[in-house]
Order: sequence, then structure tokens, then C-alpha cells
Amino acid sequence: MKASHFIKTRGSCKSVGIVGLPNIGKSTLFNALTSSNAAMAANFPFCTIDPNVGKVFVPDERLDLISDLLKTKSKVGTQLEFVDIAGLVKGASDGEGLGNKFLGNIRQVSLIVHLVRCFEDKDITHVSDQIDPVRDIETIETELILADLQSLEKVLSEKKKQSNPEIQLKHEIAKRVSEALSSGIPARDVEISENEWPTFQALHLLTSKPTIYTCNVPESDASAGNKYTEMVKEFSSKRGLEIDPVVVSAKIEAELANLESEEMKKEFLQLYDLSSNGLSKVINGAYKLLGLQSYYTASENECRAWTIPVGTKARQAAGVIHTDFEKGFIKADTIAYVDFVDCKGDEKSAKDRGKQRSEGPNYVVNDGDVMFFKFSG
Ligand SMILES: Nc1nc2c(ncn2[C@@H]2O[C@H](COP(=O)(O)OP(=O)(O)OP(=O)(O)O)[C@@H](O)[C@H]2O)c(=O)[nH]1
Ligand SMILES: [Mg+2]
Repeated sequence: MKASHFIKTRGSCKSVGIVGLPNIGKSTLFNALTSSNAAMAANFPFCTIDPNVGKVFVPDERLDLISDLLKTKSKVGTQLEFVDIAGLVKGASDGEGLGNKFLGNIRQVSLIVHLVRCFEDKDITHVSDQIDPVRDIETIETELILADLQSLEKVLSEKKKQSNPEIQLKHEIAKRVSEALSSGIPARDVEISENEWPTFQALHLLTSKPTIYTCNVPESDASAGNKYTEMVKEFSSKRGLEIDPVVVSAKIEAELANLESEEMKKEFLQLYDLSSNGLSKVINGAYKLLGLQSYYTASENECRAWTIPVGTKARQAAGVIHTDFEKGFIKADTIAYVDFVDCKGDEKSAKDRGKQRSEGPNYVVNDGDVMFFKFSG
């Protein structure tokens, strides 16, 4: 199975890193997504040196509706951490530009949002003068591959003690991945087996990270894309990437971040023929690639979304709220999201219609389930 399968089924999400060439709008997008001005965004390459970190509430229409139905006092979405990383250039793996330090920043994140410049603007310096998103993607990916090859070389040069099967396995995997990387295949596409996964994961390879290509386009192309986004799309499908590139306009996102009410935001998006903001698109992609889903707890006091890996059982899902819930788990009264909405959030009516199920610890939670846990403590 491809390594990406294990990332999806065993992964977790610590944070999302915004990666790309210098001066392409990474900090602009980061500020917009995190509704902050934490990162300095300016028209010169290598403006960002130290990574900026910010937390974002995941936009969640289901949570909004559940909360509206119950007229709750408070609503708490799940959060995701975004990291704005310094621009990478050709030769980064040899210390060029800001070099290895920034490759190290990428190592810390769970998922890469690979931002590419798909806008023309003579006033904004491009490190290679010409706009060519596919060349830009290849430049960055080559650096990531070279950096991985360097770390694997270190593993392979470690003394191999014949008697230690763990080191033997590490060498075997390192050799296989190294061969794949040398022919341009990222680590996430290398075939590995179940028992090889922990050793593979411990190699912390940059090209094993799930990646979303994200095209930064002019405002006017935010809805339909442009010739550059088409190039990225074609490249991405040739590469067999699991999800299509996301098209965003960092400028629109920046303006949206300045608007206060949800209604104003909706109207503003409509001006550009958009139905959702860039953040939702990126987050949907991230959840898909990392195999994550949400379930909800809902009462008149508080509605809350919780993130769990697809396939999580009720007991472990309860543990995300509190370890006591997991230890003392008795049952989970569960209503599917559609049924909850059908019953207008009325638990009694759901019960009367047989839509509330009493589930045990081994119930596999469905995306969107509204759950009421009973536990002894
Ligand atoms: N025309 C246009 N300019 C943009 C767009 N996005 C960002 N810019 C401008 O491009 C310049 C660089 O933006 P940053 O967000 O600092 O770029 P960065 O990728 O973080 O750059 P480094 O930190 O140097 O790697 C700024 O002057 C932005 O205003 C866009 O969509 N269109
Ligand atoms: Mg920056």
C-alpha cells in the first residue's frame, strides 16, 4: 500500500504549513486565514524568516445550524494551526536562500499547503521573473526530495548491525525510499507494508507529507481560475494527487478578514461569484487528506465540534472531550446529523421517531453524528 494510505488512516493533524517560493503571497494568505496581521507581508523575497504560527477556527456550517436550532449560548468550533514558513528557493537543501533551517520548519507540520503564484503583476518580484506555476512546484519539490535524500543518506551511512532487526528494517526502507526519490517519486507514494509504517514514519520525511497545491490568483479569476491554474490542475492529475488544486485569491481572503459580519462576508463572496471562502476549501482538503471528520455535542448551553480520525469508535471519540469520558464510558445516545436537523434539534422528537440510537463503546462514529455521552466517574 502507498505510504499515503497510512498517513490518512493513522495520521493526526498538528498543523498546516504554508510553503512556496518567496514573495508569492504566503504571509498575505496566512494573515487572512488567521484574521491577523501577525505575519509581515511585503514586496520583497525572504520577508518572512521565522515561521509565524496562528490558530484558525474551522468554518463549519453544520455546527452553525445545530447551534441555531438549539439557540445555544455558546458555539465552539475545532481549531487548526497554520504555520507561515519562509520562502524556499532552488538550492535550499544545500543551504541556499534561507536554506535548511526552513526545511526543518516544514518537518514540524502535518500537512503542506503548497502555494503557487498564478497571478501576473509586474510590480511584484518573482524570483525567476516569469510566471510558471508548474516550474515553481517542481523547484520546491526537488528541494524537498533532495533534503529527504540527504536525511536518508545519513540513515544509510549509520553502521548496520546485522543482529539488530530494527536497524535492518530501517536500512531496507531507507534504501527503497531513496531509490524512489532519485527517480522523482515522493516518499508518500512509496509502497510500504503495515509493519513497515512505524519505521517509515520515524524517518520524518518532507515528501511524505500530504500536500494541497493552492493557486494564488487575481481577484477576477477566483471563481473560474485561469490558464495558470489549468496548468497546475493538469500537473496535479498527472502526479496522481488525491485532491484537486485549490484556487484562492489571497487578496480576497485578506479583504474578507476585514469584514465583520457573516452577512457582509457572504455578500462580498457573491460579488466574485464564490460560494465559500478559501479557508473552507483548504480545510476541506486537509480533512480529506488526513482522514479526519467531526462529531458534535449539543446542548442549550454549548454546541461544540470535535475532530476525530475516520473510523474512531465511540469510547475513543469520547476521550477527545475528556479522558474520564473514555474511562467511564457507558453509552452514547447518537442522532445522525440529518435526523437532528429533521427533528429541528428536538431530542425528544428524535427519540419518539426512533432516530436516537443508544450506541456502545465499539460503535464506529459517523461524520456529523450528534452525540450525548453517558459515563460513570
Ligand atoms: N497582485 C497581487 N499581489 C499579491 C497577491 N498576494 C500577495 N501579493 C503581494 O505580493 C507581495 C508578497 O507577499 P507576501 O505575502 O509577503 O509573500 P510571501 O510569500 O510571504 O513572501 P516571503 O515571506 O518573502 O517568502 C506583497 O506585496 C503582497 O501584497 C495577489 O494575489 N496579487
Ligand atoms: Mg512571508
